[in-house]
Amino acid sequence: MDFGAITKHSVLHAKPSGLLFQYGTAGFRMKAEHLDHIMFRMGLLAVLRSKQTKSTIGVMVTASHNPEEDNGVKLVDPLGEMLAPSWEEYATCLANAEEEDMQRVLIDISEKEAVDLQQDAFVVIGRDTRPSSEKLSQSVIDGVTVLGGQFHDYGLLTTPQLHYMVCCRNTSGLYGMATIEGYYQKLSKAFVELTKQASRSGDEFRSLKVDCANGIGALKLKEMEHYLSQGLSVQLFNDGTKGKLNHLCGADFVKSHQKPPQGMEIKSNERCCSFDGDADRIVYYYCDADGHFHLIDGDKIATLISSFLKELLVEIGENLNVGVVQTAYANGNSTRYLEEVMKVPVYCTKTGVKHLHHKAQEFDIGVYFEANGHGTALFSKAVEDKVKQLAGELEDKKGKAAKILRNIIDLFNQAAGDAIADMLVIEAILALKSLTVQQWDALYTDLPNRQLKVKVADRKVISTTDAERQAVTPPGLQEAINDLVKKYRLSRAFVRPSGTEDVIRVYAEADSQESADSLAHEVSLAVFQLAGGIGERPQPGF
Ligand code: 16G
Ligand code: MG
Repeated sequence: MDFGAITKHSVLHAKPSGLLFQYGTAGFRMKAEHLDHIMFRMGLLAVLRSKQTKSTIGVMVTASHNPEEDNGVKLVDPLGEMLAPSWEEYATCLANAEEEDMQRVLIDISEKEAVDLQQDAFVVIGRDTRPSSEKLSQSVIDGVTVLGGQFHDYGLLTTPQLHYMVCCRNTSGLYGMATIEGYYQKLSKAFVELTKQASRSGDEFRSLKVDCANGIGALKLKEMEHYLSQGLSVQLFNDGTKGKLNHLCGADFVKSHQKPPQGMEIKSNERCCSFDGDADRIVYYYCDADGHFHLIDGDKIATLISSFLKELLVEIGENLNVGVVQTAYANGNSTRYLEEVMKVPVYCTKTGVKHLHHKAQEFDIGVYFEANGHGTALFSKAVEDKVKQLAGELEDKKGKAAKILRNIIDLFNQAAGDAIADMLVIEAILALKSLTVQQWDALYTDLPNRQLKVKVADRKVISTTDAERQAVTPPGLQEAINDLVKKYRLSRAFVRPSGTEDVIRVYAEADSQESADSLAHEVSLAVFQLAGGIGERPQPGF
């Protein structure tokens, strides 16, 4: 390492004083103006990680659904996964190091991880459409080059597209071509083949309205549109030409406000979906003939996908298992439907894609979704091999099911949850099963629920267990929650410190909206009293 050069460049990316930085569930995320030094240092870290794994590493500059003024960065590991936990700690350490400690921290990481500094390094970089993203990605490049790494800057990409590129580059092209055309071709080929097998036709089924959150998803869907022409016609809204990124639109807005985005006109029973700002989340919705809004969130997406995959496996007749992974936020009725009606085993993990992803790898087919719309399906090597063999050999029903499954496997971006890939899978399944959006929605009815935030002096005073469903500390809080839950029917509630905001999150569900609202409020009061609430006491009403 040329420490003279590192220092020379590092002082040009000075760390602001008085701030603490933490590599959280979604990497670093904050006001864009505080991020320059972090970008430079993540460039350095990506080079070390690349040398250590002898693989290409990705760096994505985005703050997803956060406001336009924010930005963020996360590293992508060799197979397109999230960064390994021990390296998250190095990232935090490096981000907080004072200028004079940089050398020591870099040597420390290299020694602990036995990094061969002579090894070549390659880093690929992507960014979203935020005004600050271009300059910040230049700072990443500065960090990469000063440590002698090679790089390829893909420029504007969705987060899942960058994961895809990393995965392609580290699997010698087996996963696909590491270009944007390669991505479009892989997905659209699988999609078009699937829709050819669908019996139904007509515009009603082919057209979909997409709210792009005024983000990168709009640019990429526009580029992709003509590849899909035979199977799907998308109408884009909030495409970034007028509105502000994530403002009153996008998947996060629609899910948390349970209402349609601004800037989209919805006629009754039209099928609509929303992406978030970096296109790794998707939710569907429609308005019925009475104008009522119906949200189809990640839980219902998981239900549609896992039921369909299970049917295919039954056709194929192999002894392969399907499992669904959710978090505590999954609606109780979705879990009940999956377990009791679909007879699919369901597992619950902590919030955050990496936890779900990890658990889903345990199954032949692991479908994971957070209620907020992050998710995908993972397929074991055994499934891929079996399906390829059957699809090539057989022309009967079993062969047909295998062909469908082979295309579904190609269509999912298994490197990461991907709004574009998920959308195409969903559209293909609806077409193949001749399901309308209303029929899909009617699989089960969501239990009314409410999410609230409570501000406390130190959110670390709340610790949880059982996949965040039980509070361990502070003493007495879980008992208080248990007593409150008993007052309502079909009720459930839990609290957890947020990983992305300085708040405690409260979730409650019950048999009616009034009960869910009231339970959420009572639990918020318990948190406020027992966990050191600050500011105004939580008030009833929303
Ligand atoms: C991050 C996570 C998301 C999770 C959310 C929870 C990734 C890529 N993103 O956005 O999965 O749902 O955090 O936020 O892992 P919270 O901790 O503030 O509730
Ligand atoms: Mg996102």
